[in-house]
Amino acid sequence: MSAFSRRGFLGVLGGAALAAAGCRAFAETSGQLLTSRAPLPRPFTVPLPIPRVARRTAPGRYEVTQRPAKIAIIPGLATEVWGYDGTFPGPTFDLRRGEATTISVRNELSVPTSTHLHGGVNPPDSDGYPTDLVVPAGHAHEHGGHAAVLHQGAKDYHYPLEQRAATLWYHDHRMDFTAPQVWRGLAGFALVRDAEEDALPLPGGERELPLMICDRAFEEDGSFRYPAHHDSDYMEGVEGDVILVNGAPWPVAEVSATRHRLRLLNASNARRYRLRLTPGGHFVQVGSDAGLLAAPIAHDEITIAPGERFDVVVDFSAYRVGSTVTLVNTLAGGPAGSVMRFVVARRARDDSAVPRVLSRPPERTRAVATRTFDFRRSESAWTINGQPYRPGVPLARPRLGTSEIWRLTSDFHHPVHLHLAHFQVLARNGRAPAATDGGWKDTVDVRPYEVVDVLARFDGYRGRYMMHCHNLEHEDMAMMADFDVV
Ligand SMILES: [Cu+2]
Repeated sequence: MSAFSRRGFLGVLGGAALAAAGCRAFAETSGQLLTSRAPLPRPFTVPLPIPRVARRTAPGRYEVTQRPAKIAIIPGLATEVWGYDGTFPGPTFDLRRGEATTISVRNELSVPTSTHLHGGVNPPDSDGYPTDLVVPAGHAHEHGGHAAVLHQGAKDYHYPLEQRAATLWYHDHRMDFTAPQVWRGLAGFALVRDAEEDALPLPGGERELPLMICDRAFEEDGSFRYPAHHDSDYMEGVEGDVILVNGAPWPVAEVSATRHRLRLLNASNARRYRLRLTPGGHFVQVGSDAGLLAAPIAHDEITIAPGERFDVVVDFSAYRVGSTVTLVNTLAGGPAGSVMRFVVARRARDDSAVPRVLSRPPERTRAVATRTFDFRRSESAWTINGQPYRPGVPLARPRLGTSEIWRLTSDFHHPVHLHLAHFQVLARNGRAPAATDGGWKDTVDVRPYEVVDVLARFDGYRGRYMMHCHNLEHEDMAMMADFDVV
């Protein structure tokens, strides 16, 4: 147990909770708990919402408006969200490989924004760089001394989509304010499909469920609760006590006794989850962050860190009709120990299957360089290689079309995310990676005092990109670095 996690649990939880949850969970605490002042809703009573699918406004073009809206999250209370089209999650963009797409983002909030398509292989000026800002029309905005690019009112983000089918997501990425702005609702799914995936008999249609998992805390009046900016008590990160799936607290979904494809996304600011099915069962993983695996992998449990995605199939025919299957989080005791519930409502015909061969992912290529990046706390910031974020000062200059080994070391839980580059996990502490590390990824769960080697491929575009910790409070407290693809 690290000094930080020990301090975290002493600060938050008493002995009774310790006894209830067991010691192991606390060793993996990755943020500070912020409790709700509103009464917590009863779990498994709100139906699982499925985010609306965005409609094109012209061939290859979407328009979305970031705006505040009052919505019902906790039954009986209204919550103001900052949402893409006023919804939380934002609309799902259902996209296809090779179909270049422009998403025009209009900002009708009171603050600047930058939208990052997480997992996207995009030109640098559409990547959602933290000082490449869309400012509300009519607001002049200078960003605290950092040279910023300002777009008045709206910006067109261009996505070539020359990439494999994958579960991507988009979210705000504004310098210093990503954590509070995502907490208020600025996040949604973007699914990329392709012919390779279409040819598979995986469950689809109503049996394909995107599940955005995140935690929030609520004030008595239903508004989101969040600490004051850069409150040092929450330097480790903010965890809420209400678990939301697609914006609903501990929802319930009726399913037929058939296979379902669950696209699991951890969109939390800081919370990690260890997901299991109760009363038992397994997840058959078919895809990772950046696309389909070569072959399926069965897991009894999946640890998912902020930013990560797991594309899994669960076969509900393994349960009796009328029974319930609960998705639980074994890293938390109390309310955050539950995520959502499935009710196996009826038998139904099932033509789906999980084939033994899923895809032909790109091969690894030999690394031309090895670099080390150390993720560590300083007095007042979270740093990479001893440096708090300096926009425009790259820590690495990989060459386009090459692969490099990036060795990630850490003092705490740091889910490390690379923009542009997809990678494979080669080793953890010099040993084989975890069963859940398979496939091409863009985010990796680096744990306290761990050394994680990844092989990253720098394909796509030259220009300025970044790596950062996807604990959003760490990110806002400077745990980011530029790299230039040359
Ligand atoms: Cu971190």
